Amino acid sequence: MKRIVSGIKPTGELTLGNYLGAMRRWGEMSANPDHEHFFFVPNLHALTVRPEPKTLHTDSRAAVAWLLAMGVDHDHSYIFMQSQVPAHSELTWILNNYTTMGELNRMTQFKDKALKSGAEGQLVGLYDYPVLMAADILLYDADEVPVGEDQKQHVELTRDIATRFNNLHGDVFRVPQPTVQSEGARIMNLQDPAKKMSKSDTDDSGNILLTDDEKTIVKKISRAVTDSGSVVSTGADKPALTNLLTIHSILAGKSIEELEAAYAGKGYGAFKEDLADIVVETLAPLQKHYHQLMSEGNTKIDQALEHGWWRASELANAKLAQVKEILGLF
Ligand code: AQP
Repeated sequence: MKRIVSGIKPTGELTLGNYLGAMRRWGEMSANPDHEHFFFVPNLHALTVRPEPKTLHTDSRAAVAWLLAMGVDHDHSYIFMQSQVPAHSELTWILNNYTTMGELNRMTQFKDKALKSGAEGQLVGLYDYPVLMAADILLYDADEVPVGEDQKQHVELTRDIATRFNNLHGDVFRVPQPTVQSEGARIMNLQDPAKKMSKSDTDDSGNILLTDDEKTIVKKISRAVTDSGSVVSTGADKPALTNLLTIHSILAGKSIEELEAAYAGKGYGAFKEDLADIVVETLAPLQKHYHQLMSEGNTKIDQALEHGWWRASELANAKLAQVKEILGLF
């Protein structure tokens, strides 16, 4: 049986970027009986932005509710909370000794974040983030890790760490494969198309949140920046329109060319109105399910976490015990 590992970090409210780049396929993928699919909430990863404890707790539960709302709800798919499986932290320390600073220095996500606030002041946790991610994957002998474009480099590093460890100690870890869906791999901010739509952004005006109501979605899309001219088309000189057309194309299941032809001569206004409609229509049933789960006193969320914790602990503890024995650890 194929094992697949996916995570959704509780660092803020989930965005349309998370949905289009990753989560929209998770319900369907998890229904495949030939796959054992692990969906975890990397709440230890979230500490790298030092969230308010109450917010972290709420965002973590909300991530579980979104997973359930997306249809991740099967006997052979497991949702769990990273901090409830201590093997993740323990294997990270071990793998720190199989990873070089040169490798971590090359991680573009760290470089981007370090650029914003300076490398010297960065937390060690942020620097070490890719090693914790390697532990998240290697503990489960994952065959596949579906990620957005931005996380691909981290999975490549995981492969290098696993291969290095295996070369020294035998065939211990399965070397995972990143799978990046071609469409929607990088959805950009509606106010700044040079920047990825990110849930940890403090300014939400350029992010469509999965919880946004109709009025907010219409407002954010109508205020989305556009490129010069008035023709609805993609192109290197049209990053804003390219982003909006990408979102529309995925949600409508139509090619960009079809959309360009449909909006020829119509201008940005009509295009934005239709885009807002389709975003609202797509999110409405998911939001209904999500709000139901969040208002149920957490029963379904707790049940899902217990089911997931049991299977995740079983596999992770066995892998960690194997590694410790090989290394002469007690
Ligand atoms: N803008 C995006 N476009 C396409 N895919 C995206 N993903 C995130 N943003 C976009 C994909 O969503 C999955 C879950 O992401 P994550 O929460 O684990 O981490 P992230 O990539 O760091 O997401 P954010 O929203 O940008 O969070 P912050 O602001 O905390 O850094 C991943 O598969 C990711 O590629």
